[in-house]
Amino acid sequence: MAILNPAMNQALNEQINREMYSAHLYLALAAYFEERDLPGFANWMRVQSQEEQFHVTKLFNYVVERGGRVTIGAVAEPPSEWESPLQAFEATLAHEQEISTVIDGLVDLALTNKDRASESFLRWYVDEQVEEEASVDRVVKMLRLSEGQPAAMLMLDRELASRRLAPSGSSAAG
Ligand code: OFO
Repeated sequence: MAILNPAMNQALNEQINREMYSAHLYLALAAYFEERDLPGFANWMRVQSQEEQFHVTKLFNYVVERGGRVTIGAVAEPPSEWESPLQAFEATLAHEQEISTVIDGLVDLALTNKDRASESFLRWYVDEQVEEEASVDRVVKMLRLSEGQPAAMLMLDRELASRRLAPSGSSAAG
């Protein structure tokens, strides 16, 4: 198998940086929810941050395995304030949709380069994005239904408290 093409290597390094940003973004969101005494929501965000760290490691390992070079750049500062829990989850959904578009672009680059190994590797991220968008969308919908109802919010908080990181790096619930 040919060594990683330089354009693909660079694109994967940029993706490592985006995944690092995602990990920081979700930690910032966890802090936002902790501050609002919503520990279940905060747990969901902590687990999401751990998943993003797993996405970083998976990309890192792949670049190394293909004889490429990993470069770690500065990570942009994430926001620290959101208008409401609903707006925080809507922003999360928008972020994941953006990441899905970027990953589709990486698959296209692999196809253009006839880099079958990268294409196959990136399919995992394509599938992961489908799951992530669906799970965030579900919370957005539940938050819309719970608006103005503290009891419903507390029930949702309790449910999101059960999310755990599975050994595969994907969450077991939520
Ligand atoms: Fe939010 O998922 Fe990484 O890619």
